Amino acid sequence: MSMSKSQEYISLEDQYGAHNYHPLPVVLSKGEGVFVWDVEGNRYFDFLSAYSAVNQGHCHPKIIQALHNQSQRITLTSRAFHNDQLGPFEKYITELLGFDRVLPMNTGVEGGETAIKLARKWGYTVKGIPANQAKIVFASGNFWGRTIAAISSSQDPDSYGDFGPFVPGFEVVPYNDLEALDKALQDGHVAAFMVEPIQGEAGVIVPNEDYVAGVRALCSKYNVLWIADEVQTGLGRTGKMLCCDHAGVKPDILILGKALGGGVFPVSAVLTHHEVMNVLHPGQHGSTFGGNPLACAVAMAALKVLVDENLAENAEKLGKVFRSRLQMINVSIVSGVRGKGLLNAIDIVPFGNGKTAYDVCLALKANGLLAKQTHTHTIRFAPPLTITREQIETAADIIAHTIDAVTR
Ligand code: IF1
Repeated sequence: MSMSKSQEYISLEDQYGAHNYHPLPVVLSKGEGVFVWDVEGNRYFDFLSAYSAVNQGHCHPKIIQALHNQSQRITLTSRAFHNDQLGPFEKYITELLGFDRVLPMNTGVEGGETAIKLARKWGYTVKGIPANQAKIVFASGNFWGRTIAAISSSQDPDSYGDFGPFVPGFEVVPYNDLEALDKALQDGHVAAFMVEPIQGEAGVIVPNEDYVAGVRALCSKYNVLWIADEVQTGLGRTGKMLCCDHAGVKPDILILGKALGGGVFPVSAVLTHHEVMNVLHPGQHGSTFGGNPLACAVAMAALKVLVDENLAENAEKLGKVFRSRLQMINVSIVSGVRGKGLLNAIDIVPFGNGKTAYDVCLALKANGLLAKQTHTHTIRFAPPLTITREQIETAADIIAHTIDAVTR
């Protein structure tokens, strides 16, 4: 019995690649808008969007055009020299989002590392924290990447297990708990509090209505920098350009990534005030690819698509439609529906002799929709923000009848 094309590709990865993921058994070869196709030609709704890195839809023509045009001119200069894309990108993104300065990097975790270095250096040179005593506070359940620093703040054994020793000076408080945060920030050695306005990997954990504004108030009260990790929630995903916009407050340091690259190129960025960014002097931070002309051209196009196509507003409107459809699923295994904009999730209680959310994802795949479980019991639903009302209703129907069928 010969292997299917998908099985051939999967066996290559199995034989020659690191086994650091357990992907759904699907091999994708084409993407367009909200759809992806596997090597057998089957079409799927993409309800993961590469963990919210494809907000503008797969292969958006304007972003591909920007990638193509710039690739014919110059792609990489390093920051040893200037280039004609970086300045215009820096002006555009800082004015669009309301910050003084930006430092471009590549991946989301590099954005987090950059934000922490900025906060520590501000702590020493501006706040007056004694040398090497700066503390960074994180929220329990945080996920901001896979570097040694990122796993040093993690409570997930899969993230930090067997990777010690860990970065010192990191403290953790419960998420969505302003009283605990108030207590922690009274320590004069705290330079910053880094938190996601909605926790993505933790399972789309939406905090109380007053939490984000409360974080802003407490950080201001105790002269602590508030770092908002919007790598996953930013750029229209939750129904506003930034998730913090729902609370009408602005962080001191904003980290963006994922969809900043429009689904075609790794681009991340850290935005902040003059006072914070100006603690960095030449030679004190950098990256070979950070701010390269190709990344800047793609990121400009990615941001313009979000604005020109009103994708945040679309996410707000269709997110409500989607959640109301999910809430009508009257099947006992669905124990919770939550989210904001087009970042949503459902909880699945184990069913049918130990089946979990992963089994529901397999059944969804068979019915033409790709989604991924997180932490065994939660399925995140995050389609591209370009999705139409008709498409989201079709997808919701697929989810409803799949969940109904798996329990029979
Ligand atoms: C994996 C998770 C999501 C992030 C937030 C920073 C980063 C991420 C809020 C780092 C990255 C990715 C990493 C990827 C899968 C995915 C993920 F499941 F791992 F946790 F989205 F929830 N801040 N999240 O979500 O950005 O360095 O990856 O560009 O590592 O498996 P990155």
